[in-house]
Amino acid sequence: MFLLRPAKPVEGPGGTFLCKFVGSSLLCRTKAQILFSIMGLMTVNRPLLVALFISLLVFTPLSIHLLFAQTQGPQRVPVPVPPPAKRSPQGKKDRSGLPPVPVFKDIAKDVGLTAVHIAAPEAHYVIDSTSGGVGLFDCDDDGRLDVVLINGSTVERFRAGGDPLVTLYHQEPDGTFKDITKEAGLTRRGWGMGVAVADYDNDGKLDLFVTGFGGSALYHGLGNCKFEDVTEKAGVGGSGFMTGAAWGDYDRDGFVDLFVSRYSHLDMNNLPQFGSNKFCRFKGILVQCGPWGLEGESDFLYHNRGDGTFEEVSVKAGVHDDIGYYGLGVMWVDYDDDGWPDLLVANDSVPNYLYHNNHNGTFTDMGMLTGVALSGEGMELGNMGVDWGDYDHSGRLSFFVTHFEEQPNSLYRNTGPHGFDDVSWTSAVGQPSYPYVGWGTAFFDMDNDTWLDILVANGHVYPQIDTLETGPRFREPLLLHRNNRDGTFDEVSKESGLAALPLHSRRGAAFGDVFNTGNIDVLLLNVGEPPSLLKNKNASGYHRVLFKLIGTKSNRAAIGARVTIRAAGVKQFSEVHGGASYLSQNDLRLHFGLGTAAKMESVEIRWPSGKIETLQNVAADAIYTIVEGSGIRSTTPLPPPAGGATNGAH
Ligand SMILES: [Ca+2]
Ligand SMILES: [Ca+2]
Ligand SMILES: [Ca+2]
Ligand SMILES: [Ca+2]
Repeated sequence: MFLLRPAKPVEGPGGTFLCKFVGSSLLCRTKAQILFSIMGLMTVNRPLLVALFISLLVFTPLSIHLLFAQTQGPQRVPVPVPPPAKRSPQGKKDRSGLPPVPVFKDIAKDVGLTAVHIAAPEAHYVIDSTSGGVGLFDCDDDGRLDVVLINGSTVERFRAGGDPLVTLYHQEPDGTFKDITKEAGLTRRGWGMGVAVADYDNDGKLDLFVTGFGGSALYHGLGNCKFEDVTEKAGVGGSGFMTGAAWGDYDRDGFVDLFVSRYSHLDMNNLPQFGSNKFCRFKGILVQCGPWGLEGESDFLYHNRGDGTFEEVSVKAGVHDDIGYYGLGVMWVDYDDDGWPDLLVANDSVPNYLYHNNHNGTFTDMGMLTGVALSGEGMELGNMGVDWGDYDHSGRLSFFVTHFEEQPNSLYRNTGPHGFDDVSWTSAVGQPSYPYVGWGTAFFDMDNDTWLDILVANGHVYPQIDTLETGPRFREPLLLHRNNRDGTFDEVSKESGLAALPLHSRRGAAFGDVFNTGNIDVLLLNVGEPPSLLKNKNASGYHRVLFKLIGTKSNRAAIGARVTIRAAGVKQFSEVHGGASYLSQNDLRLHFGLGTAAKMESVEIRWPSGKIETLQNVAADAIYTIVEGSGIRSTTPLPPPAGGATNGAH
């Protein structure tokens, strides 16, 4: 009764669960619980049954009314108005012990990153709103990060053959960027969405996967930023509305596998017409249709056979998504630290999947049981971009996900075996994000004080929103959450200069040390406009370190490797990821802020093969290349830390 969507069986430790959507909430019960409920009804006494019958008579019309209101409502699920912050503004703690907030400057134009993302200004279709991602990777192994941007397209242009999926920029020795897309061989056309980087054939040259509507592309790296299009040969071209992509060696055979999420079914010759039904209205104005009202699409898992070809195994692995959720950001992460990569799929406006790796080529969705599928209030939110990080020095990876307007971005604190707590409000990352549509994001230590901060790229999906007199705009500000070291964050975009930047409708965000300064910079996709490159001018004076990992027995790009460092008694760790944020690729090198510690007592690398290597007494302020089985192979010194803060960083 009152089911909005079909029941979905979920495997859990208590046996098969039956999950049903009732109204806007989702109820899960084991078969045993349901059986006990029925048995209880059968043995209950007569007056109780009469009372139950009367209750049903009274409440059923109300339920029908509520259900009717629900189906007639806006196409996104609203969440309750935010509760007041736990601490009053006057009660703001003294932050004078923290380093100065780093200043970020958009230098994209100055360094030659000028390619304009292609997008229809009116965005009449949902596909006009999802592109795209950006990436930072070193395509010629010269030690300087290069830049890949998704180009986008429009319905008209796509029908005429589409646009080259990406633009590739090489970073020159002087820190400027040169468009080398054509000579690189990245010429496939279509409608690009996202990027993810790995070395799928372990030949020492990074390979680039690009998702797109109607067809994705696998570019095999030939070295020196040249690529060969091997999409057909590899069998990973896919179909439909592909969005997120992430590389991870889920069966630990030394070859990275590939997961691709898909959004909704769209027929390019029969697109749902702008404003044509109840799912194409927002706050009283006509907008693009979707995702509600659109049929969703399943997802793909490509197992790497090790011979340059892949087999699509999503059904037998249990990650097929036959219910057809609207998939966006995806990430492999070992959230329970058992040495096997698990998979997070962010689904727009419906529950997230958290697929736990069963160590045998199959997965079990633990999203509901761990608490990351829905908000803490049990609401389905518009999930977009994702990241994982140990923001509270607990030794566990917590989960951050960006959300649609009038929903908080969510921080799920990993409590270990008992799952995750939604701490969005109490950590104060939820309140400032509530008005905005969030996309690209990451945990990163912007000031090198050892505590992970968070940046969020925002931008609305409906350009028509600008016709409303009040409320959100299509172009939205960035958010920068500074870690207060007590489980809370302060939003410091004003102090950092980000609030003064021109507004854009942003999507993907990639994080990395673009100029080898020891500070993490941020590359952003701006819909219909050139990108932004936010140079981090951090002047905390704190030490830091970067690790570039090279697998030998493990996959060569060391995707899934975990580095744990101890410096001045503080333990930090991070994993290498092939795809994260919103459809984007971060610097594969792992960066750690070290505060006032000039050396690390220990550096432990857990390689995807399971091999653990430990180094002792490693100096700060360098980029180390570490090869599996042979320790540090090369050391590139970083410049001395800029600035002179001497406050205790721990
Ligand atoms: Ca390079
Ligand atoms: Ca390769
Ligand atoms: Ca594999
Ligand atoms: Ca920090």
